[in-house]
Amino acid sequence: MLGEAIKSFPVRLADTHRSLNHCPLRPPTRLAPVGTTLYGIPPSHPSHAARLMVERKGLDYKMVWLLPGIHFILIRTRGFRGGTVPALKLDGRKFQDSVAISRALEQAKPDPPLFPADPHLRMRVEDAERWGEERLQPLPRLLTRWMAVHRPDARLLLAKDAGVPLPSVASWLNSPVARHLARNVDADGRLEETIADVPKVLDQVDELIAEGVIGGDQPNAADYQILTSVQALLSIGDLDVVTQGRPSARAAKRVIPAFGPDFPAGLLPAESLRATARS
Ligand SMILES: N[C@@H](CCC(=O)N[C@@H](CS)C(=O)NCC(=O)O)C(=O)O
Repeated sequence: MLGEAIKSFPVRLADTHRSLNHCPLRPPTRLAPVGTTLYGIPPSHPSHAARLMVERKGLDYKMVWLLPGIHFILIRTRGFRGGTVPALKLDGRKFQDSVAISRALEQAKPDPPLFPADPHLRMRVEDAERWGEERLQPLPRLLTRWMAVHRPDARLLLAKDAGVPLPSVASWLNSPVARHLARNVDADGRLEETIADVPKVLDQVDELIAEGVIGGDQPNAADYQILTSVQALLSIGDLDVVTQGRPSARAAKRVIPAFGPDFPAGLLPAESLRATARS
């Protein structure tokens, strides 16, 4: 029975996922006779970055939402070598990693562009995209994984948001996997420094907006990479004091108004938050 649920899961989830209904661009899933398939999981910010870029390109595509928690196994059964999402099949070729995906999309369909034509501006967008992937993207991932281990309520929110059958049971069964994913990013060891990093990194995003690298009328690859991560931080209520009211928060809400669960305040350790608010 569990096997049945898992087999039917991607289709059911793709059709019914609540948060994606907030997406102003298009319904999340359409039958696609052409060869573009994107794999992701609902709470994954880089999966949404890739989804928004595919949609920006106007490609006819199939979105497959995998079961979070075992997605790193499922994605390999789809022929990918690595265990991460987003993963894209594009005209018979496979791409993993959101930065590789933006380049592949640009090459396959140059219009509308994800990168500026001017070489200097293009370099700035490429650098910002890479910085977003390396420096900013890990922050909400680590915080969410820490909460998924230490706060059963957070695990339940994630299971409900993903639309899994019997979310209370699923979130309980998922705790060993949650611990495995948290260990992979050393969530316990790096929690404090990660919380302390949030305002510093958001200051840099605000600067990129002030300099016009991101936050313009026509979103580029760096907008999608960076602002989906900012939106993931905005969904963590404990961080409101350092995230809200910034240019980066406003820009993120324009690009992706919501995805994944909203984590209420009270889930992250109060002492670490106080230290960050003071600094
Ligand atoms: N930097 C990569 C990271 C992708 C990544 O780590 N994705 C997470 C979900 S947000 C994942 O699939 N993790 C599986 C794992 O760590 O085993 C990208 O931008 O695509």
